[in-house]
Amino acid sequence: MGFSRENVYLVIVLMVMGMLRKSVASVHKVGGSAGWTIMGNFDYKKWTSSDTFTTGDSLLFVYNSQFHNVKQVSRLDFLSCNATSAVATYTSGSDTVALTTPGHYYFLCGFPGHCQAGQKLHVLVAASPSLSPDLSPTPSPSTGSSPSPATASEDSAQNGAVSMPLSMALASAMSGVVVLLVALVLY
Ligand SMILES: [Cu+2]
Repeated sequence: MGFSRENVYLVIVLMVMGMLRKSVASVHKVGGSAGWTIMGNFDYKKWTSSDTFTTGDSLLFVYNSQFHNVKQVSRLDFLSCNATSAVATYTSGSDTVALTTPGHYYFLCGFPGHCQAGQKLHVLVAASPSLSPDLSPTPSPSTGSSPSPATASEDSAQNGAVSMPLSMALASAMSGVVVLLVALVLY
């Protein structure tokens, strides 16, 4: 007698919302309205801690490319603010970095003194439960020491492949909705 129909409804709505939320990839604008900057001693650690990052999400760095850039670096280079052996470099001023694999991502600004002034970002990316775990990691644009013409086509091919598991995740969420609706009718 403890369960009213309204309660069951509420639980189902919350469950469906939870499933849909997880299957939608989000774009995180780094620094929010402040962007990627050294102005105002922006606390990127604080910004990161107020958000969650899962595979399939992406980071958007927005900045004035005359004064800043984005370099993805190793943990040690992040700690020592060493920008000379970056894994990937972005300079457009509006750069999207896809978070394709779970784990730690480290970024800093390569302009002298900027990392030391706090323009550095560490993001821990969790595996998305609704994305298939064997989704092959997409290399970032500047990865690889010898860029070849083949890299570009390879990238675009893999970007196309990313949308497949995402739509599959949506489909599985939708089938979950159907199952729940059937359960509701039976109840
Ligand atoms: Cu900078």
